Amino acid sequence: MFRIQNYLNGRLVPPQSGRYLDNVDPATGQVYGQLPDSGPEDVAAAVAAAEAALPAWGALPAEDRGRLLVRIADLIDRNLERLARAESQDNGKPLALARAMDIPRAASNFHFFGTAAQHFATEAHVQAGVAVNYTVRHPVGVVGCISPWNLPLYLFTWKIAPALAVGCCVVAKPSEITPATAFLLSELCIEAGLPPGVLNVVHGTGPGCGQAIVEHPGVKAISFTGGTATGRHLAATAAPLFKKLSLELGGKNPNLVFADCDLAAAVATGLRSSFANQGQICLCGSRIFIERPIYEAFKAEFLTQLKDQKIGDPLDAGTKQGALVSEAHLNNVLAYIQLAHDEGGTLLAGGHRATVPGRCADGYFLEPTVFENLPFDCRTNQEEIFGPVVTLTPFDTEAEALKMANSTEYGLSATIWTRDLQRAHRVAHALHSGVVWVNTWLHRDLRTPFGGMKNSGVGREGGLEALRFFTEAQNVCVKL
Ligand code: TXE
Repeated sequence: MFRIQNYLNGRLVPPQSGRYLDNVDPATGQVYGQLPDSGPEDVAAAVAAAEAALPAWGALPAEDRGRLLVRIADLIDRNLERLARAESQDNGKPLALARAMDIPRAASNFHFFGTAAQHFATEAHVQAGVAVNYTVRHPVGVVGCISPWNLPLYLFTWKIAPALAVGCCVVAKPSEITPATAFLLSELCIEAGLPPGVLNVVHGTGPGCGQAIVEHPGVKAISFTGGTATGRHLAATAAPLFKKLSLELGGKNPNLVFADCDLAAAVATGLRSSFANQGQICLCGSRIFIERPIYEAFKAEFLTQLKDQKIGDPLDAGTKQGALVSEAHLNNVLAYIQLAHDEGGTLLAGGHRATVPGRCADGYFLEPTVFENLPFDCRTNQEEIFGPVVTLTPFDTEAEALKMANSTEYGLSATIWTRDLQRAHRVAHALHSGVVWVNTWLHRDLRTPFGGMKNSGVGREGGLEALRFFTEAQNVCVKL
């Protein structure tokens, strides 16, 4: 049995209570390991270790901190296969996807921020002959990083790396549903020689452990990715304590396909943006709006190519779609499929739990599902499903497409497919989305700001935005 431990003050230790939670492999439905069910006492020990490590870590030259982060990145690269297998087993995602995306992107998070800290310049404002103002950016202090289950190591490191780069010490909690790679990362941090207390990983549930991180007075900032309801609860807890907050929350992202687009590219990438990671990416485009002249052509090609979306054992090389993350989540998504029927939708493909014979017979698989004939403002088209379920909706004018695209409470990302450059810019600027892709999807540049508008979040991650979030700006004014 694979038993995970907390990473506290440089050592792997059990939770003080001795209590553990089961960890399930979603592809088989079987318990395959255990993780600490940590409580406030473990969080308090983690914060104390982080506070003790903070002065020396913050005082280290950025170059030295960066060197350690790059060493961790190299170790992630060197352990690619082991980490990818652990991610696939924990989450149900195809091993090929973990190998090609999750783990390499986790390594590049450490590479990028390890070097970025050395280029992080501050501003100076000169009032000629009168005064000079310059900005000092101090590390905020001990920070909390809380991450979800869909892209476990990728999103965990996306928060931790910039925090460490600017000199903060971290108390981090991965999702209790997918803790494995955060544990393996702890081992790699020890191997890399990260000083004790600089990073502490505490495992456990949201209410039992995450809440204690948010409430702890020693934790000065919280970076959170997860559900909108949880984000609202976190904000209510942290705001009266005047903590800095970065919230990356849900999405219900529109994919706008105009008649002048490259149809083959729109279909191929549209399939990926619909069903990659079983549709469990906050950036998935779950509402596909298609200009009427190409509606039938898009639909026919999309449904034809959907047949190649092979559901199977995540470890098989040919598998495109693995298991959903848990039985509870599978049932949630199935309930949304029922809702789409109840709301009068026409099922074009999928709609049922899938069975994969052999060792995966009890796994949580679901057919990629496509509906049409649903009004843009029905619940199916307004609420985040976070599974392999998309809707197709025709539109006649740009204004109509924008109205439908902007109609939800969310505003995370959007995709536009068109060859008309002017329209691409015009529509992009009119969309209420923090991230807009034109003729592509999930294209990554770590320097760009990442985050959502409306109920998709508060603040931005990535590049300078992340470095600024984990620092406190101080202005020094010197009279000339
Ligand atoms: O989220 P949760 P889950 C969203 C998406 C999806 C939802 C579910 O909307 O449907 O998240 O994911 C911890 N105090 N996204 O179930 O429950 C919890 O233990 C402190 C969006 O993972 O919000 C976990 O570590 N922490 C997305 C983390 O919060 C608490 C990517 C997220 O859990 C807590 C993935 C509490 N009171 C999911 N309660 C994106 N925008 O990138 C829970 N947690």
